[in-house]
Amino acid sequence: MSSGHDDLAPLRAELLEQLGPYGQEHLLRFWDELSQLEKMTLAMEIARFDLGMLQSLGREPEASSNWRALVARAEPPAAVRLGATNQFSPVQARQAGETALRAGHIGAILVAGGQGTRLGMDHPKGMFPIGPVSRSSLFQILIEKLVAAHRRYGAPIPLFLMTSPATHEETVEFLDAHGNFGLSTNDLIVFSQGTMPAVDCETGRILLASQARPALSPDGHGGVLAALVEARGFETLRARGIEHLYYFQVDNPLANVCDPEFLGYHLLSQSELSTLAVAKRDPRDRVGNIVSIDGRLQIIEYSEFNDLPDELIAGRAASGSLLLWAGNTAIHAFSVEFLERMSQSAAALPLHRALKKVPYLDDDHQPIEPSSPNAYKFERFIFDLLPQATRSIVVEADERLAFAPVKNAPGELKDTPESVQAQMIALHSAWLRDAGAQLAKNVAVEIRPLFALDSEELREKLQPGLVVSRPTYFA
Ligand code: UD2
Repeated sequence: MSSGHDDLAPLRAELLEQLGPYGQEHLLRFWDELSQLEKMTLAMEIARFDLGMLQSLGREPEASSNWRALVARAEPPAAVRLGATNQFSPVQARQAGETALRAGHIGAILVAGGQGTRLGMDHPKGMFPIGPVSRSSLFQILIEKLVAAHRRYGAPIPLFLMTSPATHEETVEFLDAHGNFGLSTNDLIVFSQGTMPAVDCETGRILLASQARPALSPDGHGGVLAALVEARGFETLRARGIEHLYYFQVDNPLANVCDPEFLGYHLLSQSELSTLAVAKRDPRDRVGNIVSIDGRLQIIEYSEFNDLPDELIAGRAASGSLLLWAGNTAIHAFSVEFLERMSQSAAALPLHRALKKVPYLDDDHQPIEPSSPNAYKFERFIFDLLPQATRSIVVEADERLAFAPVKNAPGELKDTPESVQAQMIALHSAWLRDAGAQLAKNVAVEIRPLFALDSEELREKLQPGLVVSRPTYFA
């Protein structure tokens, strides 16, 4: 219980002055029940809010009409297409990428701050045991790919791993408990992104998660820019001579981390922001759409694209493939110089508003679990940097070799742990067959990145005539 005298009364008065003009005084509704520490923490959170921006964002009309006009002007992006004759060959690209890796000019960013709610997991998604035979976590598989690349190219590849307040502590403990999966402490920088408050979609009032805490959620993977600045990431990158970054998401165990061919196309094209794309099968696949508008690359998110009519998004070429074909794998390559330049321009990343279900405490202290979307969450998307890049390219990948994100809980239609594990087994079975092994039908196999990063390396390590008849983890 609080004492009769509140020696933080001046602070309360000051906060009320800030909150009053925006109708957010309710945030102090439970002030008298809070401890001193809770009052100070709440005051610090409130001080970080841009109340004017939140008010205008909350009042904006639904922007669907803009998206319709925008997509009407969208054209397929120029791209390094599979099977086509491109300006540079895959061999040239791979060599350029390997040279940069050997020179120690490459770093990596892994974004792992999302709350992974769709997967139905209340731990950081990176801890999910996706390995079909080993049950290795996403963190283990992805970090071991990086360690294997470090060994292959002989130069450290520092990993900037972005968490959020929702995932930070558990992530650090998990990595510590597993010796950072072989990554040296000097090559692992774990840093947390910022948060944004959720606002009631009717009233624009900031929601309270508890008597002392506003409802906060991670500010989108675009938050990586401000978070890198906060963590003095650009000083570290400069000190280590890192010139380009391979950027990937924690949910895709098929990512070829620091793939020299993709990096090579990025380097040879002198691109500032490169994106790995997969050919969409269906116009409404839940991936961002990489398009060209007025000669500039842009990604239109599936949440803003998929509700548009077929005549805008489902057009097909004579070959039958989608005109707007390029699905965003969320794997990028950035020049550090570009990223740092963007980190200094506040306008670089607009806030996207999403209508979500957000639990909150109502004015009578009652915790409310909304049954329908009740609040706006605000996120920044890193790919909104695309139109600002002087040069940016798209490189097409074969989905079977590079893209299998685990998004949804078991039993859903796609992007589930089972469907991802099936894709992992299919890929590693192909590697084993290429290396001369014979596999029993539907046998589960898994190749640890530290054993082999690709089928060429596997071929060097396998004894000829191997027969695989039961679930096997090659480690
Ligand atoms: C993302 C892309 C989509 C497509 C798809 C491919 C966005 C908005 N959409 O869809 O275009 O490329 O992935 O798999 O990116 N994350 C953070 N901090 C945050 C929010 C997300 O680190 O505040 C991370 C999260 O841990 C995950 C990734 O970003 O690794 C994607 O997050 P998401 O689940 O919000 O995006 P998704 O899967 O809807």
